[in-house]
Amino acid sequence: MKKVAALFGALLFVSSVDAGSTSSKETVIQEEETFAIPAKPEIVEKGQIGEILSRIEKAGFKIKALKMVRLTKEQAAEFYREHKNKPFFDSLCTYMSKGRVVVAILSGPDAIKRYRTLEGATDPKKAAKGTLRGDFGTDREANAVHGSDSPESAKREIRFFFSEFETLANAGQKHSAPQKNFAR
Ligand code: IDP
Ligand code: MG
Repeated sequence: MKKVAALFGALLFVSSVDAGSTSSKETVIQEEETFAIPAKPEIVEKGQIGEILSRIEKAGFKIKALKMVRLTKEQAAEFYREHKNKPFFDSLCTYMSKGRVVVAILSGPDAIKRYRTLEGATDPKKAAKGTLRGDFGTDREANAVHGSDSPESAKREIRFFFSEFETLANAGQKHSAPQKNFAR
């Protein structure tokens, strides 16, 4: 009986090592930050900011920073500079500067890819139901939301909109204070 118990114990040990190594493989998924525009101008206008933020939180993202801004057309052009040779560029910049937008930093495991999935396809008509663009988008241009497409874009886009103070990088420090150019 002792032998059986010892064998059983050994098996448990092996399986717990296995389980441990499997779960350590699973936890390789990186905690990361992404930049999002959870409300493009038409969403702010329609009063759907809260509904979209709620979907984002329910999907497991943490909102690390959040604010509302109004872009100039030039700022919109700089933000979307990768598209400057596209036929829709001028119209896109006019649209993105026609009203206020909500910008945010989101975090979570694999946040960049997972938020793009939550967004859905660029064209709301092709986006699946249950995605943000599928449920809130109007057309290919007014498609409700934006999300960074790579770690490099996320870094650039976060820096484009948020100062170091606003990213709360200094949260918890005893003497944290707004940086001098906070009101920019
Ligand atoms: P994405 O936002 O899904 O990454 P991009 O191709 O990077 O799509 O385009 C940036 C934004 O430009 C889109 O979110 C949308 O607002 C707008 N856009 C993209 N394609 C078109 C188009 O064919 N016509 C008009 N606007 C477009
Ligand atoms: Mg894009």
